[in-house]
Amino acid sequence: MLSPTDAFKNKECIFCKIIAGTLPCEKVYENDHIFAFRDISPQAPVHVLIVPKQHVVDILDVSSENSVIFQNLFGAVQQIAAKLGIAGSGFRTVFNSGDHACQTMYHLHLHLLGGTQMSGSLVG
Ligand code: DGP
Repeated sequence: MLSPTDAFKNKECIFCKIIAGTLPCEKVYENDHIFAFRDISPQAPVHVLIVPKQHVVDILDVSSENSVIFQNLFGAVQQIAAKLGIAGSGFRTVFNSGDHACQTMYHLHLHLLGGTQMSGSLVG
């Protein structure tokens, strides 16, 4: 039997629909490999989700065969942080993976958070 999480993975992917333009979003950046848009419930003045256009479930779904995804994601972080004016002040990047990290969207995404002084705590 599928767990609730596994069942969710088998549904149509919302982030793929956003990338395809069939669901609306506030886009902040796009290149051939990456799409980035503002989080629907921001946890900081700047809260952007950076996603590979290729559907990859999570960080465990990246292997030596497709590890260029990380290069593309981190390259986009540099571009977007500069574009949104937070490269100098600092920012936080987060991958949530699985239940203990409260991952809810099963299309790999990197949270880019900034625009305010954050606490030093990474959990809570
Ligand atoms: P995570 O817990 O790492 O799986 O975070 C998923 C994030 O995705 C969460 O912060 C809310 C955001 N999100 C979910 N659905 C949508 C949507 O339809 N549009 C946008 N812009 N963000 C979404």
